[in-house]
Amino acid sequence: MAPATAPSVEGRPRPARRLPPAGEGTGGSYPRRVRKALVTGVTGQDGSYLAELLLAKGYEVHGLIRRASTFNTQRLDPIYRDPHESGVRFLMHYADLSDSGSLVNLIRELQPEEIYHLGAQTHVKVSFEIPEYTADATGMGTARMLEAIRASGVETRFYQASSSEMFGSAPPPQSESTAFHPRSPYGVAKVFAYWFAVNYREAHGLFASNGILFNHESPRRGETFVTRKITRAVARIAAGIQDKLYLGNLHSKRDWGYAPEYVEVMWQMLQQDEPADYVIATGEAHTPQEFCELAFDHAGLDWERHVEVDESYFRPSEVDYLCGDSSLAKKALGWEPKVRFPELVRLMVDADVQLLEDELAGRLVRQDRDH
Ligand code: NAP
Ligand code: F7E
Repeated sequence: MAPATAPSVEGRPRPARRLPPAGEGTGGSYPRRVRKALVTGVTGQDGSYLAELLLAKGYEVHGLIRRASTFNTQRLDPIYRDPHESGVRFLMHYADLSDSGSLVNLIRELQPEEIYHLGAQTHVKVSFEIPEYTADATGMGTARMLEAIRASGVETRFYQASSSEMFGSAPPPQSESTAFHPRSPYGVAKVFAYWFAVNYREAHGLFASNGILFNHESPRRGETFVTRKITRAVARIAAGIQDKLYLGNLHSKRDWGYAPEYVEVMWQMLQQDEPADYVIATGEAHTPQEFCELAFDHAGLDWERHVEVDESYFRPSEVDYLCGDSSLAKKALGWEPKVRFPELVRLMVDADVQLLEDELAGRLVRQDRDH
């Protein structure tokens, strides 16, 4: 990609810079050395699964983490190895999406072939309470990452974690050609970031792809998103240590997929000959109420006896109906979802029941992670 000082050609998009064809792991002509990837948001749900995937493919994986007053690396336990050991291929680095200098320094130092930009303030309801911070971390964070790539002059490929929240009130099915109408500060910030990535592709020839991912869940989903909030509550209610679950709008529709399958397609997007934008979805929509029905039923419980609506969880403006059309991803990448809604609900309930059992039995002692 062109360094920040290179002149641009007005009105004439530069062709995307080509990297050598990307082969699996260590085989093929590319790379001559182990491929390096930088993952922002590595401590999050997707970042942790993606780091595992990239390690399995032979990459050296570098995760950007931010300073927190408590350990925030639990999801990385399966892949963490003490950096003092030899042959460690997963390393974490302190930086922050609000700190441009830290991003430039990190990218310049690492020279990664691929950057997966997943870091963001991701909670839609919370984005109404902290709109300015959300715009900064989720929107400007992407602008800073892109400028850091330019400033460092590193040749790399860039994945932008775009979201179905950008479609907002646009009617389903939503595809790559659907016009955005975001309904939250988070959605607005993601639209800004989406266009930043497109612009750096068109203006500077960066290999930048947007994955427009619909909701995807897993046992590692943040505890305040509706699916995980439900499955954790089901486990606690089944164990007799909680009685009520308070939720907001039970009637919105979401297209819920399984996170490990969604990180696989992020990687696929960066292995293409040309950068492009893809919708990733199951094509099926369900409501939080349906999620409750299945989840409670799987644990032998009646959801209506335990769930109550608390309007404080309602959003000032809701996204009513998201259901994606991912036929382009199927055609161009051969990607299709495998885990469907009932299986997703069951596997999340089972995982939270097991987690609670482990917690109650005192089996979850963690090793400190100081890097
Ligand atoms: P997540 O679990 O909430 O993780 C967000 C990550 O961003 C965490 O690692 C968090 O670090 C990090 N982060 C937040 N603010 C930061 C900052 N200022 N500097 C550095 N890092 C920061 O999110 P996710 O579900 O894995 O989603 C990954 C990406 O995909 C996000 O960009 C999200 O908006 C997007 N997306 C998600 C979905 C979905 O359904 N999951 C759908 C579409 C798009 P801490 O651990 O320290 O908080
Ligand atoms: O809400 C309703 C809520 O917070 C889903 C993020 O990953 O996906 C996620 O955003 C629905 C909404 O996810 C509660 O009103 C009811 O209609 O689990 P959620 P989200 O807002 O769809 C998109 C694609 C992203 O990109 C985001 O980063 O469930 N709902 N009761 C509730 N939601 C929550 N959180 N809590 C409730 O008690």
